[in-house]
This record gives sequence, structure tokens and C-alpha cells, in this order.
Amino acid sequence: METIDTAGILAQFEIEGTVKEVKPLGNGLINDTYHVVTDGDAPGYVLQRINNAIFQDVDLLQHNIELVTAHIRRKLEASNTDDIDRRVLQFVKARSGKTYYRDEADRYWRVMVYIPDTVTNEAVTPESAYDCGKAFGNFEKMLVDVPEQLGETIPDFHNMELRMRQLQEAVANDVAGRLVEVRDIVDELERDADEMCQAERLYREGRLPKRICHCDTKVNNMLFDQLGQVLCVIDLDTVMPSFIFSDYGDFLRTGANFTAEDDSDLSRVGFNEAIFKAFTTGYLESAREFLTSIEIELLPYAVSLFPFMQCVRFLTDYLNGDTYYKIKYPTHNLDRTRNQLALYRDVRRHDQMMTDFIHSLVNQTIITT
Ligand code: GN1
Ligand code: MG
Repeated sequence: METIDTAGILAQFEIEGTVKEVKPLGNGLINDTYHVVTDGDAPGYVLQRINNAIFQDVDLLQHNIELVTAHIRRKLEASNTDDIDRRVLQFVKARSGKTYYRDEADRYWRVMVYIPDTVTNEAVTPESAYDCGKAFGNFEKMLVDVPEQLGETIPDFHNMELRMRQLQEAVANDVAGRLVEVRDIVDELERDADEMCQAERLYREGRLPKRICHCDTKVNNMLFDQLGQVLCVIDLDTVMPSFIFSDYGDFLRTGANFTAEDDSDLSRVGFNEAIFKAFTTGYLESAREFLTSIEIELLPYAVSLFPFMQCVRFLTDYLNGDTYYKIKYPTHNLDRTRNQLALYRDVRRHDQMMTDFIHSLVNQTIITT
């Protein structure tokens, strides 16, 4: 373990109060996050080390986040929303004037104001799924008119064609000698790859737009208040132009799986129809007004795309010798791969149900509005 001089790092930021304690926070797979507890009336803070091996352009990343949070804050002010400081993240300036600090060891740090009395959830219920759908739809809706083009913090992050190419490269190199164990999975993924790459083709034909999306819509990237109401969308590193499928599909990948993405007991993996219906209802309630008909038609595709893509990403990392995702044991990425493949297969069994349900919602809205 590296030792980290958190006091020295925090001294680079314009924070109030005296630091009492710095303790680990959350369980993200990418960044390292700490809760900074302060004395007296000063706010608490969140200190985060930005993983710049993954987010290579930290300046662009923080620029995106500043733009997006300022835009959301203005929208909330314009609609006279109460408790705004609990509904949008606020970043603390470093002494350099930027919202991040680069230390001597080339590590990048940022500080946000800690939002107190919040709850994070790891599991989704049909009730919370409806609220999450509404909140992520609303997040996209607030950002449809950001006046500046955002850059991609991870270029081609959710580009399925690129993810397939990365898998093919990992297969060709087989650096960890693991291909022999997973050949059947690779073959199965290859069979559906063309179908799963349809978004990129439609985009090239000018038929599918990119919009500003969150691109990591897990329930644990949302803060709730003590009563279970959604307060705030967090973890904004991947906010960038993408297909809206990213937000809609990736939420259901984790939220509508009966179990965690790394459960090795595949009998527990499956697609939770009740959560799908609740999330979709909430999402369409807030997003319907700006979505095009092709985006709506392809929502069932989005639900299958994300377990498929995540399976490809976990498998690629497994073949590459686990260089991207943090792992807790040697076959962790393999278990994740198998889990996501099982989920993908089960989602495909629900294709018709999803299409029918979305049609029923859309028709209903047409009649009632
Ligand atoms: C990563 O760190 P976390 O858990 O928020 C990843 C997501 C994956 C997810 C899989 C930047 O997110 O894309 O879906 O792990 N984020 C990045 O658990 O690669
Ligand atoms: Mg997260």
C-alpha cells in the first residue's frame, strides 16, 4: 500500500475548518475515495484520487464536470428547487485555481463538499427503480441544452465496435495464457457482435444522436435522503456525449440483475422484470419529451447491449491479465464475465416483453397528453 499524505494534499485546496479524520468511502472500481471529517461547523469533504491511467485527460474531465454541475445548478435555481446544495455536487478550488491538484508523484486529486445525511443503496427495489429512472431521465433532460460541446473523458467509452476490437486483440495476444479456458465464451460473443454494434452503424448513417449522458448509471452513483427520495446524481467522471442507451441500459444491467455483477453462482443471475418495468416507466416519464422514435424503439436493444458490452470488457481484462478492473481474487474477472453472459442470455429471452411494454407506455402517453 502506498502511504498518502492526505493532510498535505488537502492543504492544496481551499477547504474550511480543521481536518479531524480521513476515512475510505464507497466501493468504486476505478478511483480512490475518502471522507474528510472536519471540526465544528465547517462542511465535510470528499477527497478523491482520479485514476489518470483510465481518465487520461484530467483537465478535460474536470472541465466537463464543472460545466455540467454549473448547468444543473442554474436549472435548479431557475425552477426554485429547494436544498440545491444537496442536489448537485460542488467542487472545491485548489490553490492553483483549478478544481484538481496534481502532486509530485503525478497523482491527481479533487475535493467536493460532502453532502451530509444521505444514504447510498447497493440494491434496487421496484419503488426505487421508478425514482431512479425518473432521476436519470431528468439528468439527461437538464443537460440537453448545455451550450458547449463536451469532450469524451474516455474516448469511445461505450463504443461496442471498439470493445469488440479490444477483445479480438486480447484474444490474439493471449498474454496471460487464459484463452483456452474462455474460447467458448469468445465464440458466443462473436456470434452476436454485429447485432450489438448497430448503434454505431445508425450513428454513422446520421439516424441516431449522441447526447450528454452519465455513462455509469448504477444505483450507487445516486444519493438518497433519509426518506428514500433521490437527491443527487454523483460520480460524474464519465459524463460525456453518448447514446442514451448508456444510461438506460447500464442502469438495468446492474439494477435489474437479481444478483451482483460478480456473483459466481449463476443460478442467481437473472433479469428482474418488475425492476425493468418500474425503471422504464420513470425514465420515459422524464425523458420521453426529448427522445426520438428510434431511441425509444431501441430501448430493448440497450438493455441487452450493456450486459453484452460488460461481458466483453470483463473478458478482455481477464485475457489481458487483469490490468483494468480491481480484482479481489485471480478469477474475479472470469466470474464477472460469466455472470454478465448469463444476464445477457436471460435479457434476450425478454426481448418481446420489453418491446410490448415500451409500446404500451408510449401509446398510453400519447392518449393522455
Ligand atoms: C467501473 O468504478 P465504477 O464501479 O463506478 C466502470 C464502468 C463499469 C463498472 C463495472 C470508468 O465503474 O464502466 O460498468 O466498473 N467505469 C469505468 O462494475 O470504466
Ligand atoms: Mg461509482
